[in-house]
Amino acid sequence: MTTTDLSDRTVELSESLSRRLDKVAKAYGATRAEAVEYLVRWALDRIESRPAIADERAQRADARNDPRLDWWRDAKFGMFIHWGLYAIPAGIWKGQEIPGIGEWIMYRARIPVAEYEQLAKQFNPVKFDAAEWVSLAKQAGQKYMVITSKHHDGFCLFHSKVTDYNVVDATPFGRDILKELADECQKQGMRLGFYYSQTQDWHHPDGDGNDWDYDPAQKDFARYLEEYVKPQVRELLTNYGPVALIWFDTPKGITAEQSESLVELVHELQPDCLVSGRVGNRLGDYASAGDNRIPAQAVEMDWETPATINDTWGYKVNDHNWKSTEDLIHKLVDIVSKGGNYLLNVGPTAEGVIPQPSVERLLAMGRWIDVNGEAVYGTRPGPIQGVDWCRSTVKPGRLFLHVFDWPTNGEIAVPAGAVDPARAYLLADPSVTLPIERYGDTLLIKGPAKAPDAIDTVIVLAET
Ligand code: H79
Repeated sequence: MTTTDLSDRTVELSESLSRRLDKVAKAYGATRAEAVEYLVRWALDRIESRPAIADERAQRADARNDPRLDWWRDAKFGMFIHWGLYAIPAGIWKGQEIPGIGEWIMYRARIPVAEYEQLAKQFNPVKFDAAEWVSLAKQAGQKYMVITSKHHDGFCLFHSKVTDYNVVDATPFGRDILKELADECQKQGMRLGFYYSQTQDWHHPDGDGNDWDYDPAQKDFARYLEEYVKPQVRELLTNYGPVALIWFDTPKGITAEQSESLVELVHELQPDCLVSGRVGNRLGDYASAGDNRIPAQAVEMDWETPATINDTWGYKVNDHNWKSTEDLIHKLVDIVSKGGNYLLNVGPTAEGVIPQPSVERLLAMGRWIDVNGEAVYGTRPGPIQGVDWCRSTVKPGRLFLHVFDWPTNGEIAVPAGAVDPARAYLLADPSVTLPIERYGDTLLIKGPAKAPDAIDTVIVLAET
């Protein structure tokens, strides 16, 4: 019998959790430590086996062929922006590094509303330039942008009549950020959507999540939804021109009737506005994968992965865990090859600057897309699936083979039984035809010995 130290720190349990743990341990004739180990294994098994797309966040069945989604189906790549008061502490509260994602700092440090609110008086992002952000998204090849209108901390990046806790009324900055972005998106021909946290609100007494200022037993979520969420959604869909989508998040505990009433409100105000799968209860216009989750296989739904470039969504000064450009391009192509969209996040600083490592990676992705966009936008999942070194996408008459790992001799052997192309060529250089040979179910494409693109070389297999 070996003993395993289960934890790298002491975990404090509340009285009630401790009592429940004792009861379970006793029922199994186990020690507390044994019970904890058992529970941790049980929980991890469950967490690890969760599907990338939770059922409650799946696509509403009748939206699968809805033409309102046509632009979104073809767009593939969007920019997510998490911006709010949390950019000011940037992961550090009273000199303490607060673990986890930056926009959760209020929750993780249990910061009282009265204290957190004071951050608004410091919010003055003088370097904010909507034109720059939209133009960055364009250069990156992103076809839509989604910005946090109100995250779980409750602070609103738009001028709301429902609360003073908004960028115009509560900050020295005093400018309506959503308005400036909306106008700029109109100007540059970019679609804009709004993230809106419809259940969690740590600032509002009736919102979900804050149990350090407010007694959960006193909360009236239905009242919050009717008197706060819906009037704000109405503002968002009335005052900012055409809104591409509302990105609801964390459907925790919301009833089907409540989700339905939000969907109806959105569609009543702007019929073409899409609703994310995180409205809950399988009622969204498109499915939402978990944060940073990518399904293992192609999915028969319209779906999206929201994802980070480093680890945090909201800016954190000490998060330097940047994914490589190669990783990001591979993730984009992997997602697209499985029928999804990639909503890639940036977390601007309190000054209004998108961190340089994000900018560099987005621009590098844009350079790859400038050459290979044909094999991304407007495509559907290709027939070659489940091969680790390549991905495939299709358009009528053309199959795009994305080669991640180029073979040393340049001879690409693809399991492509059903594919019978007339011609193969590099998307980056259509003038050169690559010889094709067939051996049973295997297509052998003879490319150059050296990978033309170190990250992803796209070979076009054309029917004619
Ligand atoms: O907006 C981003 C996240 O803030 C939001 N969704 C993306 C798009 C999100 N909301 N909830 N979650 C993500 C799940 C968060 C769970 C955790 Fe925690 C927060 C894990 C660590 C911090 C709460 C506190 C659970 C464990 C500790």
